[in-house]
Amino acid sequence: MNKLSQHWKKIANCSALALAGLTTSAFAVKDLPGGPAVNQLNLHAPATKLAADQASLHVFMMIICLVIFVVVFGVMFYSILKHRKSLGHKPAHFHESVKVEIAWTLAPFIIVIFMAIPATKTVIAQKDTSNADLTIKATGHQWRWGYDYIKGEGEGISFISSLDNSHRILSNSGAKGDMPDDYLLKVDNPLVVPVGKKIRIITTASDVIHAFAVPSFGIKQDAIPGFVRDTHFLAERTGMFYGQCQELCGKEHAYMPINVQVLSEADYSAWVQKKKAEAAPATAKNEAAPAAQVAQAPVSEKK
Ligand SMILES: [Cu+2]
Repeated sequence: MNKLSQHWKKIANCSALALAGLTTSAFAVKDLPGGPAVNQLNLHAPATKLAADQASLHVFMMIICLVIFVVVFGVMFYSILKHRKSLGHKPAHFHESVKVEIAWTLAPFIIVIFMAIPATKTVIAQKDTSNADLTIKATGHQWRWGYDYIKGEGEGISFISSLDNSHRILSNSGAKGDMPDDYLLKVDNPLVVPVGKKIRIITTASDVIHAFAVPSFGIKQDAIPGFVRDTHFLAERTGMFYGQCQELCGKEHAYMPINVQVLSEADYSAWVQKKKAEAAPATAKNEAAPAAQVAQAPVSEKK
């Protein structure tokens, strides 16, 4: 008896330690606004009307599923218990009840229509990329994103966005110790866009299929080599928002995050001016001395 209680004590201690380990590791990282939260079970907090619509559709569908679940299983278990043989219940002998058949055909049909109307509205809104204020091409490369501003304020800006190198070093060393909240989501050059403007993102890829996705904006679009697809968003608040490539694209798939910085209109204009000023002297220099450009070309990534 004593041995047994000691044994249980040991098990209890071990579980307490494991639980403590879990909770401390969970609390070491905090929620990331615009990105994932600790112990998050639901969708990301929406930053666009589309994402908010998707979230309410999700809740709406779940409620319908729950009601159907409760009604169907309620009727089933009630019938099994109330009409069991041990109570002396005699089975009914009837076939082909037209009324019942019409009811069980019509009921799901009405439910499906009831679900399809709001869902179709949202799907159509997701696909409507017309009248964008700003068009940006996002090109998936193994394993980074290239952004080209092709229409609207900032036209001509183009840069590559890669995972922040310090995060790669953290990952290589086993991701131990205090981890940043934006672990593996921080990039060197975020995609910068203005708030309250319709941004059209054209996706394509240079090598394999990638996917451009930002959960807070409710967008996810495959980037396919040789093809052009598009999606759009209109951010309703400023801040940093995070996504990841969502199509398995090779060994570094986990290391090509998408980081979107939404700025106020004035800050965005200032950013555009800064980018243009940075590009101007560089272009002038390159035109003057093409050889220098070759010498300054970045060293290609080690394989
Ligand atoms: Cu990818």
